[in-house]
Amino acid sequence: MMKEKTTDKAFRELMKEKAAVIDEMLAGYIFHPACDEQELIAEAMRYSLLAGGKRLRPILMQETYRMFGGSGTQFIEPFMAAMEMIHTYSLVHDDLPAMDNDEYRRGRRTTWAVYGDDMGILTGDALLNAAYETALSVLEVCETPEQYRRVSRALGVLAANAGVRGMIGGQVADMAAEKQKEPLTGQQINYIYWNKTGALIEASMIIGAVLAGATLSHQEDISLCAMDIGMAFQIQDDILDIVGDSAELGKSVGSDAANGKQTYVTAHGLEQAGAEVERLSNEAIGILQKLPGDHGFLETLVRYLIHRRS
Ligand code: GRG
Repeated sequence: MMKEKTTDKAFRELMKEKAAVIDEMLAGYIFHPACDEQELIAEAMRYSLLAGGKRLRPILMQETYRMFGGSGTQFIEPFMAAMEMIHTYSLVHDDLPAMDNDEYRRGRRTTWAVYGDDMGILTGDALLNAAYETALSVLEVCETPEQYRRVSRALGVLAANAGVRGMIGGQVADMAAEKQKEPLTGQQINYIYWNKTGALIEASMIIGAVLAGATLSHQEDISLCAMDIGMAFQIQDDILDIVGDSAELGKSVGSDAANGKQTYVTAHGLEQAGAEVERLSNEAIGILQKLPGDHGFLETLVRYLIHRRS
C-alpha cells in the first residue's frame, strides 16, 4: 500500500478542525424548546444536525467568501448554518423508508430509525424551515443598500438551488430514473448529479462569492467550478458506495447495488469513473487558478476530495 503523504494527513486534520469549529457554531443556531411539547422535535433536530458530518458545504462557503475578500462572521455564518440545515434535512429525508431506506448515517442510526418515520419527515421539515429562519436573520444586520442587495441575492440562490430548479429537481429525476429499464443517457446523469448533489455545492460557493461582493463574471466562474466539484463529488460517492468502508464512511455501503440503481459507475465502470473524478477536479482547479485572491485552500480541498475515503 502506498504510504500516505504527510500533507494529506495534515489537510485531513485541518478539515476536522474546521468541521469542529462549524459544529460549535451550529450548536449556537439550534432550536431551543420553549415548552414541553417542543422537546421531542428539538431533540430530533439536534440529533440530526449535530451528528458530525464533514461540513463540506459550509467550509466551501466560508472559503469562497474569504477568497473574494469577505471578512467577519455576521453575514456569512447564518448562511453557513442554514446551508448545513438544508443539507441535513435532505439526508434525513433521503434515508426514509420511502426513499433509500437507510438505517446508518454519520456514524449513527438514522433519524427515522431512532424517532420513527413520522418524526423523520417532521424533523426534515423543521430543519428546512429553521434554515430559512436562520438565513433571513441576516437582514437584521444589514445597514446599507449594497448589504441588502447582496443578502437578498444570497437568499434567492439558497431557495432556488434547494428547490425544484436544484436539489429537489435532481432527486425527483433520480427517483424517476430508478424506474427506468433502459440505460440512463449521459444527459440524464448530468442532470441528476448537477442538481441532486451539485446544486447545494454551487449555492454554497455562490453565496460566499455574492456576500463578499464578487463580480457577476467571477460568480459565473464559481458556478462552473462548483458544478465540476459537485459532479466529481457525486461520482466519488458512487465509487465509495462500492469500494468504501462502512465504518470509515459512517454510513451504509452497497445501497446503490441493493436498490439496483444506475449510476455513473454502472454506466462507465470504476476505472473510468475514477478518471472522470480526476478530470473534473483538475478542471475545477484550473478555474480557481484564474480567479483573484488566495485560492490555495480551495485548491487543496478539491485535490483532497478526489482521494477522499469518507
Ligand atoms: C423533500 C421528501 C423530500 C426529500 C428530499 C432532496 C433530497 C430528499 C435528497 C437530496 C439528495 C441527496 C441525499 C443527495 C446526495 C448528496 C450527497 C453525496 C450527500 C452526502 O454528503 P456528504 O458526504 O455528507 O457531504 P456528510 O454526512 O459528510 O455531511
